[in-house]
Amino acid sequence: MTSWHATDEVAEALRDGRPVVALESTILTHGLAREPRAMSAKFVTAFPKWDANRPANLAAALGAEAAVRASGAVPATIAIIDGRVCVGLTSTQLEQFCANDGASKVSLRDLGSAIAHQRTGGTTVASTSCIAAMSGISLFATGGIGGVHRGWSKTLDFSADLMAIATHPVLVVSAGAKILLDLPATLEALETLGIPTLGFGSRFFPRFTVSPDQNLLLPDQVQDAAEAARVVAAHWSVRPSCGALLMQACPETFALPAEQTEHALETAMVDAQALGIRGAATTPFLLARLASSTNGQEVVEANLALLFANASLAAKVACAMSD
Ligand code: PSU
Ligand code: MN
Repeated sequence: MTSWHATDEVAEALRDGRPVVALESTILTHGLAREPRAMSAKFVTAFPKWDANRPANLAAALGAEAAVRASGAVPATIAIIDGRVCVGLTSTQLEQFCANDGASKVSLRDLGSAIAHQRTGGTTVASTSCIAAMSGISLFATGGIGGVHRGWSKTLDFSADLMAIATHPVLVVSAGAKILLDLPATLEALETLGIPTLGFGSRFFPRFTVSPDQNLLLPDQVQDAAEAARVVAAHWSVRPSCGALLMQACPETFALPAEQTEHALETAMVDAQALGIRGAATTPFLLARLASSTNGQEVVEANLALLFANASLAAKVACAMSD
């Protein structure tokens, strides 16, 4: 029997029909450092509660949860701990999870193995969407979703995130798709899969830490959380098992220009090929390279700023949906 565990706070909120927002955990196991990280004055001014004494991944998890709460919803960080599906983590669990350097990346295909073998792992957008949907949580905030990788016509590498969103009734709030992907192909795949993709206050396709591409247009946009809730409710009235996407650009003061990032990505992709990095290891490898490039500090700060903004927006939509 698979063991599921929701914290009391999450279980009670779900039982009472109060707004809940799921958060993923691969960003904690395979994205951010397990050491404390000093932030720029600009970042500290924007996020005065950032705890520079804690490991960066833990501070990020706490920051995302705080952003959800500040906007009126209950956060549910999702992870697999010793084979247990955890929906919401206590502060002790979160601390131990963020310190665990043996945690694996658990995407859809890995869920059953991780549970049966009692592993600990961070859930991707794909597996978090699945667990959120099974738990009755319909809002989920992340940084950037996975999508169609560059060179996909040879590798066939497109993220399980796409199929998972297409087959689970969850609204995923992100800053678009990760910049390392083939973004026009990702947009095509979203259309093929029938996933509604709404821009928040803009139709330009957001590019994660990089400012949006003004040549890539999303099919529709909404102006506020209430409108997003209405569109998604209408979508679920006709397609009750298909997820949807709400995308907002990285907060302007933290967004990076594309050129610099593209340059860092090109070298990173050459290195990935030389080192034989493939499959599930690709995204963590390329993102780690960006985070340690010359403007790595800005990359990390943009990543966090957009994560907190998405957590807050998801909470607002969750509140609008439960009204
Ligand atoms: N953030 C990171 N590193 C990651 C991811 C996010 O800093 O690896 C994860 C997300 O959870 C996303 C996944 O769902 O990468 C996509 O990976 P893939 O392309 O292998 O499906
Ligand atoms: Mn892949």
